[in-house]
Amino acid sequence: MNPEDKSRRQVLKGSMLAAGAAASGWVFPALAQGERLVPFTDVPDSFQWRPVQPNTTHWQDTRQITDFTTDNDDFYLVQHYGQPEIDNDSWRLKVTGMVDNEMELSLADLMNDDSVEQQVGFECGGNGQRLFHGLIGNANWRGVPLVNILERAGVQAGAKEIVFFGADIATEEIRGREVEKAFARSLSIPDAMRPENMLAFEMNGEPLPHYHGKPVRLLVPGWYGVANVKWLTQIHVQSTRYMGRFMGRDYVTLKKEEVGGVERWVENSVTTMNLKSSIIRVTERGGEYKVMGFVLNDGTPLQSVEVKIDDGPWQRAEMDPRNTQYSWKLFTYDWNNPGPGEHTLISRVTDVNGNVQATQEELPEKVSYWEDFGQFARTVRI
Ligand SMILES: Nc1nc2c(c(=O)[nH]1)N[C@H]1C(S)=C(S)[C@@H](COP(=O)(O)O)O[C@H]1N2
Ligand SMILES: [Mo]
Repeated sequence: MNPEDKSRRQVLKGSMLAAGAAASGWVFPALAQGERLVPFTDVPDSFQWRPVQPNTTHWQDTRQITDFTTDNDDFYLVQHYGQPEIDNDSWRLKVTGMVDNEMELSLADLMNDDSVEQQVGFECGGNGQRLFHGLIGNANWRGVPLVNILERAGVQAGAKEIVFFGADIATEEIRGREVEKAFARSLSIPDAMRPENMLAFEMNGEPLPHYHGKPVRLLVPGWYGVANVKWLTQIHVQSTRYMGRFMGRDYVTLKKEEVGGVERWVENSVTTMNLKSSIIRVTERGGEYKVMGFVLNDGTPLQSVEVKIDDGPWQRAEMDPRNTQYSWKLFTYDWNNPGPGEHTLISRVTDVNGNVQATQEELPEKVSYWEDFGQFARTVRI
């Protein structure tokens, strides 16, 4: 899709939404009539959203987020081994390893099973301030709870991990040897058995699109996107740790931490999403300003989101009533009578356990861009 198509569609979407929003009294986040986007002065003119193109990464221009649910075409894309073509009729999902009943399921088998629907939003573990957090999306998914399949297969005593393999395979050079490897991620048995995990075959009411892992992907709500294996073809239960690239080498954060009172450099595979908020949009209408943003976390209920303008006090933002436990959580803040000139806006989220989103200074010393969740100061000129 080219940018012109996108903006035309966005206008249509915006006007339809504005009508719905007016009826419900909730005005996030469509551009209503007479409303305009206030440009951020921290976004360089050269910054561009990355359009959807085969086999490439796509990120959203977060200033353009105009709906609670991300369109399938707008939802960010990341894939490390390209986007394999899969024929739905011949596709099978194998369940193998330490199970009482090995299984081979067709798409019809899964679709005829008891399915559930769930709003799930997530970001790439490599998302961050450098992309204005554009590797993000929120959708309504339908699929079968993973636990139902695992219970039917009967996970045996002594099993430790479940490995989820995609159909996408590439040549990796490991220890000087070229070998064929499939994209894969693993979960411990307790993590895999969480009732919210699902094998999704529908995204926003449509069959799961090719780019997003047709015909079936894993969804691990509350986790970074890398856990959500696309083009899923095999679920394997084993008694040892899975050590592939995306568990052991990539998507591994290196940070300095206290380990039982000893300062050490610690490496961790990215798992649950860190508590994070960011301002993404400021709009003005008739002299009234609205600041908008999102929250992502591991699903722990939130206590508050607050916004601070320049050196002012932290002030509570309003949460979108459509937010659910594993969706992204949108918020707005009414900014009354800003004076002319440049202003700094920042948000922070607090969960019910009292965890507060860290400032940049509070974050541990870290190498690489994985897990970028500190408070993010934005600037606008009025
Ligand atoms: N099979 C497969 N699944 C995959 C990947 C991949 O490269 N291959 N990338 C992962 C990563 S790193 C992310 S962030 C999400 C992105 O999902 P999306 O493209 O549907 O947004 O898919 C995950 N699932
Ligand atoms: Mo990712």
